[in-house]
Amino acid sequence: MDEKDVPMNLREEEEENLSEETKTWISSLPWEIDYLGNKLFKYEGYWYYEDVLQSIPNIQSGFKPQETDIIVASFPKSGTTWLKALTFALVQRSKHPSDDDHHPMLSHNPHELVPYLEYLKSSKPDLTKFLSLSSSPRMFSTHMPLHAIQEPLKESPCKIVYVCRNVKDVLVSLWHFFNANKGVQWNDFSQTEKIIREEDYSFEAMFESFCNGVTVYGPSWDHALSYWRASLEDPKHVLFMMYEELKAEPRTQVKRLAEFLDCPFTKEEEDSGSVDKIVELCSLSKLSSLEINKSGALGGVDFKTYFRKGEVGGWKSYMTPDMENKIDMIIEEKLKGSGLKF
Ligand code: PAP
Repeated sequence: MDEKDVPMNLREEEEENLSEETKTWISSLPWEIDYLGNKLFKYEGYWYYEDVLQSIPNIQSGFKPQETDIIVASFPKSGTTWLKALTFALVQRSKHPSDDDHHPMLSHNPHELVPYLEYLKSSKPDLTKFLSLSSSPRMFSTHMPLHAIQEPLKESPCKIVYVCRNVKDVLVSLWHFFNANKGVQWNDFSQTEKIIREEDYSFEAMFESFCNGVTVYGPSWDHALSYWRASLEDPKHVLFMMYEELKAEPRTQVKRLAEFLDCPFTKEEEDSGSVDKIVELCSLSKLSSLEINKSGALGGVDFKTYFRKGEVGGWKSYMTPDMENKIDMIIEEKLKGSGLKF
């Protein structure tokens, strides 16, 4: 990769100053211990782990977007892996046809193909392992709320795609993910390891924290609203997608995504089944059956734990009527007047 492609370009002494400043700043923030036993800090209304917080000033002052950059944004467990796969397969389809036996998706997990902006913490990150950064357009992802990444994007025409999912299914998915990763030393964005405890997680305890918004990148409703409003104000640059709509009508949604990304399907492509092939390549059954996703890992987390059932409405088997009422009332209140429903 060329030096110009390295998104963070801070001089070392700047980085040192920044991290001293950053340390002081972080120590001044309110914090709580989350249901995993790790420290969550509250910054501008959202909850973050320390390593992610450290990346915010770097992203704000050091991320240099290129005009064609694409950012896949989501709240955790909302369809991130799926949207990364679809975006990569779509924009790379002339270089990597989806029925190519050597398609990168067959040997890489979507999280390797579309790296998190949150990784971009140091001045010389080892980004060379992420294929999509050496190609054009570059693709990044983030779990940050919009305002945390907005500064460098202000003057940029680059595109943001957000995927949103019913928060009750998000919560259940998160709970399964943490239980599937019990005891894991989790170092996704830094060398500082967060530990996922050994014992089973209480769904009730997670539910309460989630309802209070105290969950990593939470509150989830504010997160979704930040992108929802931007998609209404600036539909050319921000696309808001729903996991449930992707499940119900994948072809229509994939075509919508392609149009937004300025790579619509031609009639010839449609006639030759290109849309269906991309949908198939990125499907839960296909991705979860690949050897890389059965045995690979990144940042201490096994890829297989990113794939489970992918159901809509699975939360019904986990929440009592009281829980359902409580979370529904919160959602109704938070989304009131926004036009957003989930
Ligand atoms: P992340 O934010 O940690 O990357 P994310 O991919 O957003 O996780 O969420 C994982 C969920 O997406 C899982 O949902 P579940 O627990 O309710 O089953 C997972 O099964 C689902 N998922 C992953 N890949 C796909 C896919 N290709 N199609 C549909 N759903 C998928």
